[in-house]
Amino acid sequence: MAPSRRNSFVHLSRSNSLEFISTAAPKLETAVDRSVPDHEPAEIDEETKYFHNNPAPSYLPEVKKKVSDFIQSHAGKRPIALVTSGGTTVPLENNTVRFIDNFSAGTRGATSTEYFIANGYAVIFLHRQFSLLPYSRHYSHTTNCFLDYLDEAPDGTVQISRQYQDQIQPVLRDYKRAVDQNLMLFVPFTTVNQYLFTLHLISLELKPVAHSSLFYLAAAVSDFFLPTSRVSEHKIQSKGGSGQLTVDLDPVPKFLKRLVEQWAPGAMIVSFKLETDESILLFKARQALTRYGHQLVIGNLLQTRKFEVIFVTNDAVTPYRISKEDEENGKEIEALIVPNVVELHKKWIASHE
Ligand code: PAZ
Repeated sequence: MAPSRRNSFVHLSRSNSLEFISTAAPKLETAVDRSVPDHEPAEIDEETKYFHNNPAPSYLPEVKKKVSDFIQSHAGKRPIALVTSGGTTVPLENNTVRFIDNFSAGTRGATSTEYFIANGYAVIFLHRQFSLLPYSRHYSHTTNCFLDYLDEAPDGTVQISRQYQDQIQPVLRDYKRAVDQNLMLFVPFTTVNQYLFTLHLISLELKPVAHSSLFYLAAAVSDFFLPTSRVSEHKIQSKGGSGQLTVDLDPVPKFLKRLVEQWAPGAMIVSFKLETDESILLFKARQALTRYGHQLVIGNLLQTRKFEVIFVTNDAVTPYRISKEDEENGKEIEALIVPNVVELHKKWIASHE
């Protein structure tokens, strides 16, 4: 019997998604382990110390299997991009009621993923759970409620309104093609800890396809975190203390150097640098390039990130812009960013052949 439309949709979207893993839920079964040491001997570097002192997400083996199968199915056939997207949380409690978050909606990552797929890539989409997703992002914004696109026919069937058919059809086609050809794998995270462990794992899995892999690190990752040993097990109480909440956060170790040198040697690595003060953006982008030794930093300002970015490489600084009017008419800056990254990646691959 042919599967019902509903079932086939559920099957299609779930087969290449790890969304069933709930990264947003607190880990109820574990209390804080106070025996976890806070400090290691001085000779252990910060990154190693981080992975030693903070717990790996329990679902990582499932992620490893899915990622490994995905990479194997594309290796040698097409380049693979790891796109990171959305903001990370820093939980203040183990049974998490409160957390620190940031503004990122995942627009850059979700949009770029569509352009990478259009440019012949397979994409591992490491994203903040419930942030924007490729293709469905067109209809998940609050000003674009998907219900507005639907009508009820006289016989009770629900259908896409005639006036929106032309708008939805190309997005639907691209989405179905991406799903049918298994071109994207969705891997979720919520906390900065989940992000770091998962990024590490995926980087190691990509090692065999090093030069044809591209890291496009657009996620807004917290610079600070609360080590597991200091996370309160239960909801922090407002009564009984001083009435004030003071939180001491540690700096998140700078993993990019480790990524470039050890986790993913040979891969082309693109990081993003976000600032709010235009006068320091170029300096900070150049500093990141020198400090971490990778290939490209894409600088953007919070205020103008949808209209302009700068590409900073060892040889050049190149701005890419669209006008505000273009943006309002549906043009996307990622339509400039991604093909230019792809060109650089082609040169990178050629130079390593
Ligand atoms: O997710 P979004 O589209 O709202 O924002 C994208 C962005 C500004 C987070 C991204 O372009 C970026 O700069 N990411 C890196 C941020 C940083 O760690 O500096």
